[in-house]
Amino acid sequence: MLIKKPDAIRPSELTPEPVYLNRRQFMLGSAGVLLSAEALAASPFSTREKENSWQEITHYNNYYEFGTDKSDPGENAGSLKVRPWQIAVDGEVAHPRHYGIEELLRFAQEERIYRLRCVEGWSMVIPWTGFPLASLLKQVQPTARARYVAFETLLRPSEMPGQREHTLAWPYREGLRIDEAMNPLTLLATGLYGKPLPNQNGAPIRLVVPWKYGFKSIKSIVRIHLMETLPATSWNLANPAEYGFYSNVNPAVDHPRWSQATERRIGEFFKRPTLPFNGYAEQVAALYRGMDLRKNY
Ligand SMILES: Nc1nc2c(c(=O)[nH]1)N[C@H]1C(S)=C(S)[C@@H](COP(=O)(O)O)O[C@H]1N2
Ligand SMILES: [Mo]
Repeated sequence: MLIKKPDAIRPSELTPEPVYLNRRQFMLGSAGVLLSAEALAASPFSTREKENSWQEITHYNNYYEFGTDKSDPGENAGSLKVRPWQIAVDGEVAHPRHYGIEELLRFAQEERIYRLRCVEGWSMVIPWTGFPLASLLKQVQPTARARYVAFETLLRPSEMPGQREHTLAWPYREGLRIDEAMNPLTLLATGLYGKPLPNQNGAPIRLVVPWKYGFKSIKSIVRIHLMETLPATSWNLANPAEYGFYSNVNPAVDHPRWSQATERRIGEFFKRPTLPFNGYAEQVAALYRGMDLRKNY
């Protein structure tokens, strides 16, 4: 048996996976259904790095619909009503339709814990609960012309004070290429720490694309539109020189105003090197074979 010196033990090893899952023997899935630990097993993509705390994940946010400071969403997002909620899935699909949030949460049968890194200058490890976007797209059957997927956030200035100002082109829009959207690492997240998603993190349902900079992970989605042509995105419209369509995490390409070589993990003091594709190259690098990722930033 290998006995490690205490200083050789990483903090993440102090709570071995089975014990960790045991503590959560029963937890509320985001549908409010009591799920067994087994049903909420960690996905194979989950990192063993230490998770950020609930407090950190819910009080350091970007959600411009509720203000531009990192503390604004935590303070202001309570005004958003997340029921009733519908997502339209339309465009280049064989079966366009609306999904009520209750039906989407029933995809919770496929729900897993995805303990993933996110990065954009700062970084966190976040235990999402969610399911692959591909599961939803397969239901509506993209046509042969579907080359891109466009996403839209709710437009409701009465509940989203930031939308009364012209900080971005509202509603917030994002897009993915269809193969990126179908990748098993592209998630629709409906929960955090096994609880329903808090408003400031994008309730009731948001995208998580962990190998791209944080802004690609659009919150509070009401429309998923499959297209033949490249979708417009809010950050690209706001500043095309700084924000391209792909936005893959790439430490070798500086943002025009800052280096993207390092990141500060929230809760830590020293910066750490940022990894290509945020450490998910094994899962996604093949999507970009032959592409110049300096031009396609
Ligand atoms: N609708 C909407 N989605 C959004 C944003 C936003 O302003 N509006 N900000 C993005 C940015 S810049 C980041 S870094 C992530 C932050 O997600 P988190 O608060 O859950 O960490 O959300 C992204 N999704
Ligand atoms: Mo961001």
